[in-house]
Amino acid sequence: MGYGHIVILTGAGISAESGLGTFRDKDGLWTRYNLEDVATPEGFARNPVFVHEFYNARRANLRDARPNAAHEALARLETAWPGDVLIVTQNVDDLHEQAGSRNVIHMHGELSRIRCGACETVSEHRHDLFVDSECADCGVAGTLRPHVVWFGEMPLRMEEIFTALDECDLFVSIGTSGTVYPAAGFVAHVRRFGHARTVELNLDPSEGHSLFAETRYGPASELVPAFVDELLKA
Ligand code: BV8
Repeated sequence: MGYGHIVILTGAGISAESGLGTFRDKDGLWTRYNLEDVATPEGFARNPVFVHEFYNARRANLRDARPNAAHEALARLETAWPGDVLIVTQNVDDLHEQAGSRNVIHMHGELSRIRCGACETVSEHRHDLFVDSECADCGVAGTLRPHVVWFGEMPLRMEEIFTALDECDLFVSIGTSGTVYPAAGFVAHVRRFGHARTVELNLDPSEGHSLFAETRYGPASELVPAFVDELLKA
C-alpha cells in the first residue's frame, strides 16, 4: 500500500535494547529517581547540582550507546519510501540520527544539547554540565540547562506535529507506555481528526493500546524490522 505520509511516534522502549534505560519498566529511571526532583523546572531550581548529575550520567550512557535494529529499520524505511516518513520521538537520545534518520522531531528536546537561560542559545554539548558552567555565546555562568522538556513545560514543534498527524495515512507508535501527554494523546487525535491506519509495536500493551487498530507485542529489534520489511514488500 502506498502511504503518502507516515508518522512514527517513538518512546524509550525503542532504545531499551541499545542499553539506555526506560522510565517505567521494572528498573526504569523513575524507579530510581523521583521525576519531580530531576525532570521538572522546580526540581532544577531546588537542586541544580543533583539535576546536572542526573543528566551528566545519561549523557555518559548515551556516549556508549549504539542504534539497534529498530532504529536502523526506520532509517531504511525513510530512505526507501516514496512518500514522506516523519519520526516524532519522545526520546532525548540521538540514536535515530545515528542510524541515519533525517526527518526527526525531538518533542521532548535532546540530551546532546544545552540551553542558556540568559541568551536562550541552544548549542551542542555532549559532556558534563555544572552549575557554574559558562555559556559559550554570552559568557554568563550559572544559567545553562539541558535542552530537554521537563514536566509542566511545553513540548517542542507541536504545530508541525499536529499538521503531520492530520495528514498522515499511517500512524505507528513504537516503544512508549502511553502515559505522558500530549504524546499519549496522538493516537486519539489521529482517530478523531485523521484517517490513518493506526499500529502499536511495543513490548507490552500501552495505556492507549485499545485505541490502535492493530497491535503487535515483542521487542522492537524484532517487530520493527519485520514491519518495515512488510511495508517495503507490499
Ligand atoms: C505539558 C524529557 C503543558 C526529559 C520527559 C495529569 C493527567 C494528564 C497529563 C498530566 C497530568 N499531570 C500533568 C500532566 C502533563 C504531563 C504528563 O503527561 N504527566 C504524566 C506523567 C501524567 N506532561 C507534561 O508535563 C508535558 N508538558 O503537558 O505541557 C503545557 C501547556 C501549556 C503551557 C506549558 C505547558 C511535558 C512532558 C515531557 C516530560 N519530559 N522527558 C528526560 O527525558 O529526562 S517525559 C519522559 O517520559 C521521556 O520523554 C519519555 O520518552 C516519556 C514517555 O515515556 P516512554 O517513552 O513511554 O517510556 P516508558 O518508560 O514510560 O515506557 C517504555 C515503554 O517501552 C513501555 O511501554 C515498555 O513496554 C516498552 N518497551 C520496553 N522495552 C522495549 C519496549 N518496547 C519495545 N521493545 C523493547 N525492547
